[in-house]
Amino acid sequence: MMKSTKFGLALAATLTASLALAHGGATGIVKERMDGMVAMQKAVKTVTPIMRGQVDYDAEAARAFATSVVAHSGEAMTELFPEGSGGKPSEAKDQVWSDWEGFEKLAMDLEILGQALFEAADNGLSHQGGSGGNGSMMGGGTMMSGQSAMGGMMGQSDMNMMDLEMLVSMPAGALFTRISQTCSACHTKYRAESN
Ligand code: HEC
Ligand SMILES: [Cu+2]
Repeated sequence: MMKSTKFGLALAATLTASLALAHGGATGIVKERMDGMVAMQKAVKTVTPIMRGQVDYDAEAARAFATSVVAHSGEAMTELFPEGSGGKPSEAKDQVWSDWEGFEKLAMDLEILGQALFEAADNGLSHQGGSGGNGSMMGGGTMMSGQSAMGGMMGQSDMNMMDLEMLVSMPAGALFTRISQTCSACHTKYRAESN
């Protein structure tokens, strides 16, 4: 209907305006990488209730999320961080370039985890919980124990942890957790605290 279309347009305009503000007037490649990050953040928000077991598990939605992560990570991410592109309005720390290897590693890890989640979407939220809504409590528990078993003794981004074959056997919920941790790990090290 006309009314809802108008409302939708107004809402879109408001969102665009607030995003432009949040980007601090960034243009070009800096805006491009911010847009990519924001796209991933939106995808995280969309899929979070599914990954927390608050709504029924949805493999299609998990794959859509994974696709967004893959599209904005790896080389697609690092190529948007050319040397000299720091400084206002960017929130990227100088460490991005002084520790390029570490930064690149996390971007690549994210891509691998996204690919793994795409493949593992049919594994369900947790192996025990299956894909039913009833498994949500169990799913949470399994995710936690899976986490400590997998990540327990390892450093924050261990090369051995990025074995794609091993990753695709993990429950989707555990991979989602790993993805979120990779976002945070990179932001902690390479992104200045916002606002
Ligand atoms: C390899 C490092 C790295 C990874 C991994 C990473 N980010 Fe970022 N992210 C950054 C950096 C650096 C910035 C600051 C960019 C700038 O301001 O130039 C940023 C900025 C952002 C922003 C703010 C964008 C804006 O409008 O200014 C959001 C939101 C964000 N990231 C979300 C995510 C999400 C969600 C993930 C995981 C799915 C993720 N990021 C993974 C490095 C990373
Ligand atoms: Cu921004």
